[in-house]
Amino acid sequence: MDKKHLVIGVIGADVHAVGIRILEYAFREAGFEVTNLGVMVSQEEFIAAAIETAADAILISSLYGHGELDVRGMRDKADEAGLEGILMYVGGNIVVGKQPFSEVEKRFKKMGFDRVFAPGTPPDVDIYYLKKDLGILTSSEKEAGKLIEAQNAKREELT
Ligand code: B12
Repeated sequence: MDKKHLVIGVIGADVHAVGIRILEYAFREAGFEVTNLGVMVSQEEFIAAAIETAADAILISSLYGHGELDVRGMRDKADEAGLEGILMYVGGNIVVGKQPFSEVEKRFKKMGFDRVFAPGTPPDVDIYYLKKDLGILTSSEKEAGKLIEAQNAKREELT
């Protein structure tokens, strides 16, 4: 099967560089092709890279608290650029300070994100949902996923 292609990066004026490198490594190890745009990436750069690589998903990271402003309008811009329906995730410390995750998730989903990941979500959880959403889970991964979904729900409750 063709490898699925991901475009990843840290949006805005955010310089937190560690998490995105870990995600790049983990996604490659899991069999994805990855274009890591690094830090301080604009919406336009995510979109241009997704078009250039015919990406299957765009994964946006934000740590410094300005995520909500930085991603505003991203879904509309992607649609206008011809990326209608592309899978779009956001994760990290995406809002200022501590806020109930369920409310944060609701706000970002309303902005067009397919999934929203709570701070510190481990890569195996991201990889499970990516494979699930892209329809490439094996039957054993589906089985193992039941535990991941249960643990993830519990972790999000505590966030
Ligand atoms: C190191 C660090 C810095 C370093 C960054 C160095 C570098 N070049 O990387 C420096 C000192 C530069 C820095 C600066 C700032 N920082 Co800082 N920083 C941190 C710190 C301590 C660790 C971040 C880190 O590397 N974590 C380790 C990695 C592995 O974890 P991660 O980034 O969370 O990523 C993982 C997951 O979250 C997840 N993930 C992340 N993104 C995504 C996206 C998707 C789609 C998915 C699926 C998963 C996912 O996967 C990753 C891998 O497991 C955190 C606190 C903390 N403990 O998290 C604060 C923290 C992120 N920083 C914070 C702040 C406020 C700042 C500053 C604004 C401070 C200031 N006033 O100047 C500046 C911002 C500068 C800028 N323009 O970006 C706050 C953000 C608070 C908020 N969101 O409300 C934090 C949370 C500290 C705090 N508790 O207040 N910081």
